[in-house]
Amino acid sequence: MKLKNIRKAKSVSIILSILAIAFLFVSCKKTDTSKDDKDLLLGFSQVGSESAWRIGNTNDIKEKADEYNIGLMLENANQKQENQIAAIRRFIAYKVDVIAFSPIVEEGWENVLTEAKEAGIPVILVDRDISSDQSDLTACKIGADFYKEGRKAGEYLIRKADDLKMEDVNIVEIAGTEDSTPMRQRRAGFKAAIANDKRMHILKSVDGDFLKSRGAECMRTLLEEYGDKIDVVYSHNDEMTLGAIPEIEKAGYTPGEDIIIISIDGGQEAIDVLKSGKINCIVECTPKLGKEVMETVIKLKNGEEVEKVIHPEEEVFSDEQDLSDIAPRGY
Ligand code: GZL
Repeated sequence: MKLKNIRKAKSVSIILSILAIAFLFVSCKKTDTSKDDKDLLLGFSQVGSESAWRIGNTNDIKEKADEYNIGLMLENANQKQENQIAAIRRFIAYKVDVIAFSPIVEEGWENVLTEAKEAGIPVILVDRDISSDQSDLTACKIGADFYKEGRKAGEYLIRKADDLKMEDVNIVEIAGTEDSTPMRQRRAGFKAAIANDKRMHILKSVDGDFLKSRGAECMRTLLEEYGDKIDVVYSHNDEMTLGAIPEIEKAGYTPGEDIIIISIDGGQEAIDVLKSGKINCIVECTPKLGKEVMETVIKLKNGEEVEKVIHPEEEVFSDEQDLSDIAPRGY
């Protein structure tokens, strides 16, 4: 009896190991084939997943890579520049056809981009930018005109102040990641737009790092320091705005009425809050850059000229218009 059981147990374990090897082969093959049957391979280093905007951008890049039949090695840097640099080095070692990345900050890329240039791999900047003295190391930049976004926010505020016949406008700014292109240019554009309006006073600017949790912290601190002196919150992205709004309510103020709220990005969650009246203005910053990226990858590999800067069209959504016809945002 015992011998028969042993024989039976042996044949079961042989069958299981054959199945395990077969599974391994299929799964590895599938992964390898997913890159092998593509004409081109793009290495993309993404900043992180800090916002609905960022997640929407990643999804769009993946979707369009599929649509254009371009192989994609996508690495998430989790908000660390050193992770982006390491990823770019891996792409170089892997001899991808094109490298694309969204630089978390503007400085510190010269060495790794020089390595990419020496390896003959073109680099596309997506969304954010690097400091101008390094721009000869990249093929082009595809992304928003952040300075224009800042100006649009300032121009809206001037119209709103006129509409409310405000004599003094005290503003607090919750800024994005220190030294990032959107933070620097959204601040500069906003300040330029209000520079000649004597009613406008920026009481304080704090760094919210584009994060919801930091947006809440910043708003709490600003309310403790300035309380009912605050007329306007200018926030560099929806995540920080969505973190700030509950803090405004906890302090006993009505966002959108007692305090004017101006935000940037235009993700679905923030648009819904805009429609509820708790945000007054959202300057759109579209994350849907994948189509332009993939078309540029193909042009670069075909040796075609590409424009040095490609800006997408972007709108402003505010309480000046009918908000009911805003199409679903998709991020
Ligand atoms: C803007 C992008 C910013 C978004 C934020 O193009 O770099 O980074 O505005 C995101 O939501 O964190």
